[in-house]
Amino acid sequence: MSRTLMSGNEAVARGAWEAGVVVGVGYPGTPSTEVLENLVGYEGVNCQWAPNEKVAAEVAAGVSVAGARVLVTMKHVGLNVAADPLFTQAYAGVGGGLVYLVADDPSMHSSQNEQDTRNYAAAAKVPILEPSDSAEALEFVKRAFEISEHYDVPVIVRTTTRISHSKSMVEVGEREERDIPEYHKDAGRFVMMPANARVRRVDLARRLNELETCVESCPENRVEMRGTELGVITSGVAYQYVREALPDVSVLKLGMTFPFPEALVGEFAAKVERLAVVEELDPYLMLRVKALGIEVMETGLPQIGEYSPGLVAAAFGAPEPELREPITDLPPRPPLMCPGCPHRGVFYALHRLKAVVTGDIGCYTLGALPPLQAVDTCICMGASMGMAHGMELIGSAEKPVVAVIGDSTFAHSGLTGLLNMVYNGSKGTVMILDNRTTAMTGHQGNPVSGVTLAGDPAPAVDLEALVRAMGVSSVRMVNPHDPGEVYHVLKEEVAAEHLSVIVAKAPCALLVREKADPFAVDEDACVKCGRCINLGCPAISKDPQTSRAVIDATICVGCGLCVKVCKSDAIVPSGAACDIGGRWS
Ligand SMILES: Cc1ncc(C[n+]2csc(CCOP(=O)(O)OP(=O)(O)O)c2C)c(N)n1
Repeated sequence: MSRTLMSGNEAVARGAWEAGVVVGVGYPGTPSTEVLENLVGYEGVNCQWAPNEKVAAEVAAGVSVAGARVLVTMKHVGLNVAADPLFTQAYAGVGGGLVYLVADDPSMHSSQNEQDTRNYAAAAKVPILEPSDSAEALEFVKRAFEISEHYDVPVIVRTTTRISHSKSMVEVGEREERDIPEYHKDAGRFVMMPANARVRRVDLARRLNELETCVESCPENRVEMRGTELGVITSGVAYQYVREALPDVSVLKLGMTFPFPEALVGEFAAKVERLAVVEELDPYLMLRVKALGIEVMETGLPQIGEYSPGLVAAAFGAPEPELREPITDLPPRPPLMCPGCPHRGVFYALHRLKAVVTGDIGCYTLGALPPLQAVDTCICMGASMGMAHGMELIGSAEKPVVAVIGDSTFAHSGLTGLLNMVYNGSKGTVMILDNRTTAMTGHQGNPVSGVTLAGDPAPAVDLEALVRAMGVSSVRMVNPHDPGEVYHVLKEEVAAEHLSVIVAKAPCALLVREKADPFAVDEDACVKCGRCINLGCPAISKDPQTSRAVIDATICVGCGLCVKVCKSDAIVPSGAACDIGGRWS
């Protein structure tokens, strides 16, 4: 045993490895992504990105049925995609331990919504563990495998952004090497047709009954008695905030929150004069405590967004804990497409086309921001094509409708949306922005880019051939760094009476290891038209004195997009090769 500093994500990976996990599988999504990126570094674990969370959960189901321990990872919205296998796997049960690591994102630091995964655990009838720091992340993952195998059920470990990304001390141990038993067919358990499912549904109730006994005395649920005036029931990172803000109150710290430990809660409530619940997101614990007929004091704590020690202290009229003052004079850094981003030229063309753009999720969602403001919708991964088709059905949009989707998102959940357009005779236009990577979450490989999680080459799907095979007759390839070409192809395709797919292929600017010489503005030639500024490139700004464009040579990567949109040939090579710290070689 030795002690070391780890983030929650690193600790989850370590816990899985120590538990003898043989396979780790998932789909990237902040704040969960680094779990598999760390697990892949351990000996004896095969780690893979799947095209989406449902496939990942099904791969995990296969590993488990084959008798080995498996970890499947995703962010909270990923569980919407993987919910189908999870709900029925709960009936079927497991072979080797099956643990879902699901990372919630209160305050939506990098997500399109806030979801509380505890509701899923209750709905799917599977136990859920909520670690409060990295040490518990490691321990709870190991426990989750034991619980999974002992109670024959998948187990969810729920983290939140602060747990996933904060570092704290953990005790690391050795790996438990486990034999994989010989496979025996058990169709009664694993073929969930109605006759078998009815039997397993009843059996799941039995397993849950046993788990209900377990939660009352398991070490993950503990009472910390200090005084009797106030008691707080809490879980996850909220426990840390309570300890910091209210160091003298008694706490019922719940590590396993489904099934809900009714007797333990009743006993704790009986010991204190006033009882409060402190939990981020939904009133999951609160409703269950109230359902027991126990009075819970009003704190006024919100059910939206992240908490902090200060917020918890204020809710109880306690002094604000002393924290290091936040640095307030940092320059604002709004999210922007990078200099040289291949998506920029596409959105410049779409803006010019005045199209209604049904967008999707990825770096290209930033095309919604000023100055391009070229995206009309973004709901969830894969929605762009279904929404474009829906708008086409109503036919009220005076402008052309174009669906825009990234390569990773297309592989994740775009294929069925396109198939629907083919099947239902759409005459719409779809753009696939193939930047050869899953850029938004940090450059993970995917089936289009053809790189595995371990960094090995994999077959890269031929998008053009795939789309043609799906029945799309008009498939065009364009260079996204040439907005003129993109615009003209788009114009032709939106006017045509057929479904078309336009693939814009160029690598993410951060994958390009060569930086061309930066450009500069020829002051005499600049007519102050603002066309280059309207690209929204971080390297280009307007000189407040002269109103002319200026290019910051330390940021410009020499992609030349601004040269292409300038009508007065005022953007010229600066001749100043510059060193920006070795990112580009
Ligand atoms: C269901 C779901 N899973 C994962 C995510 C996290 N996520 C957001 S965008 C994205 C993929 C972006 O890749 P791509 O479509 O290739 O676009 P790029 O960022 O490369 O432009 C992922 C994994 C999510 N928002 N929703």
